[in-house]
Order: sequence, then structure tokens, then C-alpha cells
Amino acid sequence: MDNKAIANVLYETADLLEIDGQDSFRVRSYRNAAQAIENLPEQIKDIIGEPKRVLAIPGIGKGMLANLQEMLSSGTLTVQAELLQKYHPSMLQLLKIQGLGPKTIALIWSAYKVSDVDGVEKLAREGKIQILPRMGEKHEQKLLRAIADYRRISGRFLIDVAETEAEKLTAYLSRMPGIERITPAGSLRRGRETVGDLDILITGPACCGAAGRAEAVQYIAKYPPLMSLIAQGDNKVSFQVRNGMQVDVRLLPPESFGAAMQYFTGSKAHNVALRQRALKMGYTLNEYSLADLKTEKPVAGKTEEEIYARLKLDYIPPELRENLGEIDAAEKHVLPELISLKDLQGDVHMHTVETDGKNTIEEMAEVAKARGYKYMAITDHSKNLAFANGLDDTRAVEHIKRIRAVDDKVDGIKIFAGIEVDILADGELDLSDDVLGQMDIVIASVHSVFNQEPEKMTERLLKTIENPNVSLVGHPTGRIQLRRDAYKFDMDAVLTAAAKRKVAMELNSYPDRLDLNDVHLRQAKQRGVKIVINTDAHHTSHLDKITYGVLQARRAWLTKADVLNTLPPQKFVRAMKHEWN
Ligand code: DGT
Ligand code: CA
Ligand code: CA
Ligand code: ZN
Repeated sequence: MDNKAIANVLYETADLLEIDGQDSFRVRSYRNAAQAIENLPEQIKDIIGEPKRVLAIPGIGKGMLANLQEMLSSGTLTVQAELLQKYHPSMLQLLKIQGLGPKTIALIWSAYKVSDVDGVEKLAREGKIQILPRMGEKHEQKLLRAIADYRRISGRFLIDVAETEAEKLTAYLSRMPGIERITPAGSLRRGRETVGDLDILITGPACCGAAGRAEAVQYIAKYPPLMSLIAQGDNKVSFQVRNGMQVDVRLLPPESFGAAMQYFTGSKAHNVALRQRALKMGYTLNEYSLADLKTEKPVAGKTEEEIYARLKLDYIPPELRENLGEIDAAEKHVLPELISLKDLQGDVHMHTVETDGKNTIEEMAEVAKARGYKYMAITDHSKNLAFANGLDDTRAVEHIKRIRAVDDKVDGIKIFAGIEVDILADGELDLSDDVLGQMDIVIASVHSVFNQEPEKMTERLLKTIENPNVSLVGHPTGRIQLRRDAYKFDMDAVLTAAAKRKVAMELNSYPDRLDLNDVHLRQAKQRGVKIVINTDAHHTSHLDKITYGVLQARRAWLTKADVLNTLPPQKFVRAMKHEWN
């Protein structure tokens, strides 16, 4: 469990304790501990062997230390498990509804003994919430709207959440005897920005005979985070885990594993097109095999590669399987050579303790260097972002000096001095041109006044792009996945201007941003706009999130040549001053 996962469990436990009516001191101790851990620069799991260091964290006493030890050794917390048993795990989903806090949930529970979203919605529709103490018709209407919002977004999960679930389940499945391969398929394998449900495929001797399968199915159904079993069949188990995500685990014989991977990776549109091609060539294609249409004899099925080869296609990477021209390109041998993680030479959007980051310049540099990067840039916030303690001109100049001093001291990585400067409502930038001119890299981002008329927002971004100091536009649409829509503007006009001025667009890899998204990235490429893939790290551990950005870039058919931070350091800084080919 990483710090975020631990903090989550502690926050949930605090809420459950509050619902349970326990004293506020105890509730607060869980919340404080959660907050402290969330903000900790080092991972609890790395220091748990040294109790003194853990106890030195403000808000962590002996009791909380024992809780942390339990979570890290068993993955669960007894205090929480007992409360969930008492109130049912569905309580955790209720807590996710905006504006529905522990106090109201406790009130509903004490009156009706209801603890699930469907049940509460029914009560609200029947007018049974407004008659509770301190509630009214307005509260009831607001609750119904919040439940509708919850349903709209709750069907999908951020890619990192899905990946973490898949990894946990994979670790559990790999301990089962007779299993040789475990592979996530579906939207997660295609790298989609959000994932509906997890599709996990397994194969090995345990999946071959009926007896072995029955045993395997039993083992899967005992997966500890499993909250409710949806269906248990001969070769498939479907269930829901604690966070509400549905998982389908399929048991497959080795000879059709490739066919199943192909089928269950999708997308549906890609599969339909591929099956039509197979039919034209005299084959049938399904999740068991590619077979001769007449004799029904399988001709391929063990691997995906042999299926694509039989269909006279180059192998199509999962990220491209959306029926957006990939089959045609595979036939003509013109699939792009997609960018990959190893092509990136630097990450150039990150924050430090000087504003709202959690680590120092040195700490960020150590971790960036360990990743094998040749360069990086420190790009803290500007003053308009007051809650992030953004920099004014004076502090920004001091910060440049600090960055340069660390760069001189640290070997093996070039540290560029940069800034993430706010784009003000009128398109002016938050720092003086003189100060911006001293930076190696200037990322300009919108962090406020999102709700302008589209024409106004377009003008605002065009004005930004006209500023000669601007190297790239940060998270250009401002969307926060599952929470906030992109602000509206004329993307095409902005991309056209950016191409002309040689201002790059960011692909922000943070899983809740992924901004630009795959569709806009493809549009940018068509307009001749270059991309910079960044993490926007606020913590050393966030540098890992670059993989999600790379996935989106691949989904957009981007190659190394489309992405500026594949360039060596000297060429890269020149590109940040509008010099690229
Ligand atoms: P999701 O879960 O909404 O994020 O998206 P997927 O792509 O994982 O979709 P899911 O879980 O419904 O199905 C997994 C894959 O199974 C899907 O990508 C393609 C395949 N599949 C599902 N239903 C059909 C179907 O009716 N026809 C074909 N050809 N393939 C299907
Ligand atoms: Ca799926
Ligand atoms: Ca599925
Ligand atoms: Zn930002």
C-alpha cells in the first residue's frame, strides 16, 4: 500500500467512526493521521521498520503506528473491517456522494437502517429524507441531484486506479497453483483514459480440466477485497471490489489464449472490423480461435501475433485498436513507430516546496536522475495561485538562482529553470516579461476563471501564444476527469496559432488530467503542433505517472518526432524558444 491508499483507508475509517457515533477526538485522530500521511514526502512502507521515525510524524501515536503496521502487513485494517461488517461495505459508496457526509448518513441509518446508494435514492424519492430532523425538501432535492452526478461518473475509474486494482488481483492470482499467465485485457490494456470494468484473463493447467477450473473459480471467489459476487460460472467469475469496480476474470485454455486476448482487448469496433476482414478471407474469428470457415479447423489462436499475421496484417499495438484506420495501415505496413517511455529524455513540469510541491529541488532531481532522464525543469506556480503560495517576480528570480545553484551541484542531470505561469482572465501572464525572459522554459496555464464565453477563452489562449516567452501551454483544456469538464474554446484556432508560433502543447500525464487527450493530440499532430509529455509532479513519486501520458500519446499515433522532450538537452531548450524543425 502506498501513502495514498493508506490515507484513503484512514479517511474512510474516520468517517465510519463518525457514523458510528464515536467520540470526536478519536475521529479526528484518524483524519489527522490520514492528512499527515498524504503529505509525507517519504513512503510509510519504506520507514515502517523504524517505529521511531514513524512516531516522529505529527499526528501519529502508538495506536496509529499499530494500525499502519497492520495495514502494511495484511492490507486491511481491523477497525475499518469491523465497521464495514456492522454497516455493510456499501456505506463507502454513500460517502462518495458530494455533500452527503457522515452526519447525514448516520441520521439516515438510525431512522431506516439503509446504507446503500439505491436505498437512499428510493427514500429521497419517497420524501422520507426531508422529514428527518434538520433536513428539508431542499436537502432532499440536492441529494437526488448529487446521486445522479455520482451515477454519471461512478461507472468509470481513472486509469491508475484500475491499474492498481489489476496489480493487486494479479498478485493474488499468481499465488494460485497451475496458473501460468495473467493478463489484463479490455480498455485498461488499450490504455484508455478511464476504465469501466476490469477484464482479466488467466491461463495454465488449472484452466484445462473441469475439476481444476472449479477449484480455481473457488479460489478467485475468495479474493479478500471482493465485496460482492456477481456471477460465478464454469470459466468466468465476475465480482465487485470495495471501490465499486467490477472485475471479470476469465479462465482460458492455453491454445485459445491469444484469440481471447485479441477478443477481450477490443475495442468492439476494432473487433467487428477485424471479423469482417476474416470472413472475407475465408475465416471465422471469435474468442476461441481464428478458424477455417468451411472445415472449422483452427488456424491460429495461441497468440495474438499469429492471428494478425494470418489476416495479413502487421501486429497492431493495443493502444491503436479503435477502428480509426489502424487495420488499413497494418495492411499497408505503414503503422507508426509509436513513442515509448524510453524515448523520453526529460520531464519538464514539476513543483517543489517553494510553492505547493512536497519535495525540494534536490529531491526531485535525485529521483528524475534515477529514472534515467538527462534533463528536467522545475516549474513552480506564479502568484495568482495564492493558495499554492505562487511566486511573484522577486521570488521567481530568487528561485531561478536556487535552481541554477542545485544544477551546478548535482551531476548527471541538467536542471532547467522554469515556471508554470498563470494565464490571467484577459490573456496577460502573471509575471513580468523581464522575469519570464530569464527562464529556460515557460509553461503557461489556466488555473482560474474557467467559465468564460468560448470566444473569450479562445482570445485568452491566442494572446498567450502570441507572447514570445511562452514555450508551451500547460494542461490546455483544464479538464479534471470525472469531476470538471474542459473549458470551451476553439481548439482548431488555438492549434493553428500554436503551430505558426512554434508554441508546444502539453500532454499532462496526471491520471485525472490526461490533457491534451488522445483525440486532441491527434488533431495537434495534424496541425503540425509539437507535444511535451510531462507529469506535473507535486511529489517525487508522481514522476512515475509519465507512463499514463505515454499511453495517451500512443493512442494518438504519436511518434518520437512529435514529442519535444525526446530531444537531447540542448536541442530541447532551443525548442522551448520556438526553434524546432
Ligand atoms: P470499458 O470496460 O467500458 O472501459 O471498455 P472495454 O473495452 O473494456 O469493454 P468491455 O469490458 O465491455 O469488453 C471488453 C472487450 O470485450 C471489448 O473491448 C471488446 C470485447 N467485446 C465485448 N462485447 C463485445 C461484442 O459484443 N462484440 C465484440 N466483437 N467484442 C465484444
Ligand atoms: Ca472492461
Ligand atoms: Ca468487461
Ligand atoms: Zn497547472
